[in-house]
Amino acid sequence: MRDHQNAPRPPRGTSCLTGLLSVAAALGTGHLLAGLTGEPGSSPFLAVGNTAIDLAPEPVKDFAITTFGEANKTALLVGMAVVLAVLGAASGLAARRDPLPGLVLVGLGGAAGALATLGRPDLPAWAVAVPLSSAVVGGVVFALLRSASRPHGSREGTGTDPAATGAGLGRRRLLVSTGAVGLGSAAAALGGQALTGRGGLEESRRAVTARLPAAAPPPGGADFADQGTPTFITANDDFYRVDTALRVPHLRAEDWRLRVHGLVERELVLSFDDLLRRPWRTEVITMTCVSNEVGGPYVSTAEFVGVPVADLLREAGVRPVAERVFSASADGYTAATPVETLLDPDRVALLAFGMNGEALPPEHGFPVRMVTAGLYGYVSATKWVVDLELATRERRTYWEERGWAERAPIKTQSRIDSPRGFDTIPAGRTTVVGVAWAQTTGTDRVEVRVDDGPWQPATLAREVNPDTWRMWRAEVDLAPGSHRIACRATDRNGHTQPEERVGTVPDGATGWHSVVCTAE
Ligand SMILES: Nc1nc2c(c(=O)[nH]1)N[C@H]1C(S)=C(S)[C@@H](COP(=O)(O)O)O[C@H]1N2
Ligand SMILES: [Mo]
Repeated sequence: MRDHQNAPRPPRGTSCLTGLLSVAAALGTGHLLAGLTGEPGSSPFLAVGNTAIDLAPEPVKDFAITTFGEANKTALLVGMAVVLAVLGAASGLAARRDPLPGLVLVGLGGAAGALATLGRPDLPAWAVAVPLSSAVVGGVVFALLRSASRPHGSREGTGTDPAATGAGLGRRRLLVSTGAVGLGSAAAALGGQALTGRGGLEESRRAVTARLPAAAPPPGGADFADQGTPTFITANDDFYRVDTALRVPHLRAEDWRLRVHGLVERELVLSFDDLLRRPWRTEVITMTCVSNEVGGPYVSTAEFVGVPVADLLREAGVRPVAERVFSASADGYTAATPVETLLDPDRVALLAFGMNGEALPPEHGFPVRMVTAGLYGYVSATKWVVDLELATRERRTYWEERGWAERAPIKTQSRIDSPRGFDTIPAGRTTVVGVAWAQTTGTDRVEVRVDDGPWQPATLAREVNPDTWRMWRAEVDLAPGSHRIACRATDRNGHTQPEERVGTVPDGATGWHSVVCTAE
């Protein structure tokens, strides 16, 4: 026992570094292989991250979306990197005497990567080779670095002064090998990133943009942007983004195919050119996410260009028994939209390829996505859409499996954009501005109220169409002190937003938005 403990061991720092670098080598290799094989999603880091997103319990997802907002994916990747670094360092340290803890980590990492890869609906089965090879590389690097870091002349009784000879040589060798592994891992990761880069994608987008008409000038008088509302049209870069894709699918228009099948008379398979040969429509639509809290930011408006979904459904011939259209994306996400909604002649629903005068940005579904007016995005707006299957209603979709409702019309809502909560503003006459939406019926009126005072009508900006949001403004008098300003909208069916607050799950939040501010 005593002897064993006294056997020469590498310094703690070196041991940590050995573990850390083995993890880096495994992940770097994985990223490079994923790039080389053309299956970027098989990169163990991304595969595990994507699986974590899919497996995360609903409250965790909700927490991530509300805490980190649209940076929630970055937060996940950074968090994973930190956890892996700590695990690597810890198992390196634990393996000072015996390599087992290091090899266990490599084995567990390989198994997690393999399971994650096998579980991804968008990856072929052979992609499991990527995390397995990465684990092997991680194990080999670990073994090599570990032996390089063992103090030289560890055999007892060599009689030489280790500080003068063996250790000096060993240190140089160790420096060289750690440096090489560190640089090699970084180069592999960057190489993989470059291979999965957007080169071909941007070219494809430019070609699509060139075929599209320029965006119409933004409608005049439709916002109070100079007083604090959003602009009526949301710039593509500012458009809210919500999806489960850790890595945006890179799908060129030239490679895109859409299959329309299931309960239809004739199955269709369309290329991008086939789609663009059908008559197009240009529609301005306000999209909303069911995860939008009262007062939240997940609502945006764009001019979309596309082919009506109904045209393709009619072409395929919907069988009367079909109840829902299941849409699937290139990365395996699924959603379902009622057939009756999509076939309703009064409903705007597109297979869109244009957004504000350009091809869809990759984050918003390039080359083709669905957009449906009046339904929350998770039941109607599948991005990177490649498959439409008509079926009866039983099958569960991605979000339905996680507790969200099957039917999800957008709820009438309104939001105060200025003043902001906790602003300090001059007492007296104050302008309150905001936005309201009641897609498909249109917003009929918005009212504001200070503290428990009477509701007073706001002035509405021009209505562009009933499928879009409507900006509003109102003048209120604020005595010095703290005040709560609330708003509520009424849609054209005469339905006024209820005061009762309900959360976003299962079919969208309700309640009046209010801000508290101080007048001086
Ligand atoms: N492929 C795919 N499409 C998707 C999603 C997704 O996670 N994956 N999220 C949906 C949700 S919940 C919403 S609200 C909208 C958001 O679209 P946007 O990111 O372009 O604003 O996309 C929908 N389409
Ligand atoms: Mo959403």
